[in-house]
Amino acid sequence: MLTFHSDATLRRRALTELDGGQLVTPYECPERVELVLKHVQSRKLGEVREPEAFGLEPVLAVHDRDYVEFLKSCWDEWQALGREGEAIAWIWPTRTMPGRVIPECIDGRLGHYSLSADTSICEGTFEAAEASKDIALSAVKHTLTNGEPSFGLCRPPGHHAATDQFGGYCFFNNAAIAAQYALDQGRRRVAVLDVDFHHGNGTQQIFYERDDVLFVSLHGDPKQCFPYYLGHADESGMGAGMGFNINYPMAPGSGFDVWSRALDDALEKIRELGCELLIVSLGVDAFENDPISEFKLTSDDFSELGRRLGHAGLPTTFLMEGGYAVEEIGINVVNVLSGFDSV
Ligand code: FKS
Ligand code: ZN
Repeated sequence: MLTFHSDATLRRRALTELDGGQLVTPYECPERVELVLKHVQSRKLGEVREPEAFGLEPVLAVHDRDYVEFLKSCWDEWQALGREGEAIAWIWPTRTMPGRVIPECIDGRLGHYSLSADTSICEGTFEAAEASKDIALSAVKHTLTNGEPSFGLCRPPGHHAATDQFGGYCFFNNAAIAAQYALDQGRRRVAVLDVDFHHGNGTQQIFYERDDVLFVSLHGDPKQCFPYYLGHADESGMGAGMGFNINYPMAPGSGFDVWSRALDDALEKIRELGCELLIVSLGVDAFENDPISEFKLTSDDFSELGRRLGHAGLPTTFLMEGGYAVEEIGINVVNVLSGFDSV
C-alpha cells in the first residue's frame, strides 16, 4: 500500500498541553510520525511518496474562511503582542454567555475558534496543518484515480476540528476535506469510519445534515471520555442527514469482543447505505497500553481490524488520527494496513 508523508508535518512541535492541571509536553508529538514511518519502511508496506500541494480551496469547502484566516495569523499576532508562551484558549462562549459577537482581542478569538484547552497554537502549526491536509488529499486522490488503497500519514490529526473550531490536537479536518474532495470528483456517497478512541465530533458536525457522507464512529462513551459533549448513540443526523450519522459509544475498559461487534455492525451499515469510497479515520489509541485512552485492543486485534476492513471490499483511504503509546503506534498502524492488504 502506498503511504503519503511529508517532513513538513514535523514543523509543529508544541511545548505545552494543559493536562491534569499542569502544563506538560504534548502527547501529540512529531516523534509519532517518525515511529509510524519507521515501521512502514521496516515492514516493507510499500512506497512512501511526498504529497501534492492542493492549496486552500479544498479546505474552504469544509471550513469557514474566517477560521482558516485566524489559524494562519494567530501565531504572528500572538508574538507581536509579546506573549511569552504558546497561544492557548482560556475563555469560551458558553451556555450562559453564547458570544454573539466575535471579539477583536486574540484571547477572545482563541476561545471563539476553539473547543478545548489541550491544544496550543505555536510556530509551524499552520504549515504542519497544511501539509497534513495535502497528505489526506493526495492519498484520497490516489485511491480515486487508481482504485488502490492508500495511507495518509497525517499530522496534526483532524477529526476533532469542526467548521470553525480547533482542539483535541486538530486544526484542519483531514478526513472531512478528503471526503468532500471525493464528492467533488463525482463520488455520490462516501463513508467516513472513525476508529480512533475519541469521538470524531468535528467530522460529525461538518456532515450532520447531509446524506452524501455517512459518518460512523466507534469511541469511548462521551459520558466518561473526551470530547464529552458529543458522540452519544442517539445522535443520528438531522434533516436530509437523518440516518447518516451512527455512533457506537462504548464503556471505558471495552475490549475487542465488544468493539468488533460494533465494527461489524458499522461495516454492515456502510454496505447497506451504498457508499462508493471508505475513508478510515485511523487512530490506534484504542490500544490497551495507550497512555490517554481506555479501550483494550491488542496489537493482533489491529491486524484483525485491517482484515475486516479489507473484506468490506471498498476503495479505501486510511488517514492517521491519534495513537500515543509511542513505540507501539507504528506496529499497530502497520498491522491494520498489512491486515487490509492480506485480504
Ligand atoms: C488532557 C487530555 C486532552 C484530549 C484527547 C485528544 C485526543 C485526540 C485524538 C486525535 F486523533 F485527534 F489525535 N486531550 N490533556 O486522539 O482523538
Ligand atoms: Zn484519539
